[in-house]
Amino acid sequence: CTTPARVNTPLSVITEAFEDLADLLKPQRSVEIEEDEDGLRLDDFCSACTHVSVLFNCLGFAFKFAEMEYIAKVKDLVEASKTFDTLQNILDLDVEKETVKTPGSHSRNLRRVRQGLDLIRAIFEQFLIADDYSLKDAATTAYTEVCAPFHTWAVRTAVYAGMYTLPTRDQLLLRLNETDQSVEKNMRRYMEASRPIIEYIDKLYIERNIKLDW
Ligand code: 1PZ
Repeated sequence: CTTPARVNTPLSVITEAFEDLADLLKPQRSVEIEEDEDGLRLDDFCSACTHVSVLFNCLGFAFKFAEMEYIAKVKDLVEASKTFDTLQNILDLDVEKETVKTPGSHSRNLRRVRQGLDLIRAIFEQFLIADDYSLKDAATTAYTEVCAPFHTWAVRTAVYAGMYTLPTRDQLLLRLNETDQSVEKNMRRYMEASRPIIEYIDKLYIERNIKLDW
């Protein structure tokens, strides 16, 4: 048999999960019922988010805290998906209860997970700017742009210190089982797929007059 086996790398698994999710956002061609505007299902969203966990295994011990934080937030949304069908549903309830920004609320955790997804997108974007750009510099720039403005001083300090422990570019490729070519393809695909999802989530808050400055 000469057909090469399809290699499923951690990155391609994540990428495909988000491409599937982004497909769900595209307008259905044969919509008959106009009111079919429920939007993204929470369980679909959560299962894509769960896949991100494999990335943390490549980062080393210093990011254990980020991993636990991210997983805790996703887990809360997984629990919520047993009661709420869609992302809109959790926002509507928190708006009603005035708990959108309350620590631990589903809407707050959704905002945090969204920031995590955006951070990954920004890291990939930075990583692909140059072949000799270190993961540390890529991640530092991305974090400064996407997450640092919303984190406390203590968290920012810990994250910047942790950056020095990140693997090198080559170590990361090795751990991800990617080549320079394959990593570029997969990172670009994630960047493309995640963008509409991130925008969709932002729109949910904006439509409800919630500013995104937190
Ligand atoms: C391959 C790329 C490697 C780059 C690594 C960059 C890692 C940046 C880590 C950011 C850590 C943030 C840690 C703590 C944040 C908390 O302040 C908030 C608290 O939220 P609250 O409870 O007050 O509502 N938690 C979060 O924002 C949860 C999500 C953070 C984790 C995102 C990580 C994304 C993935 C990194 C790449 C695998």
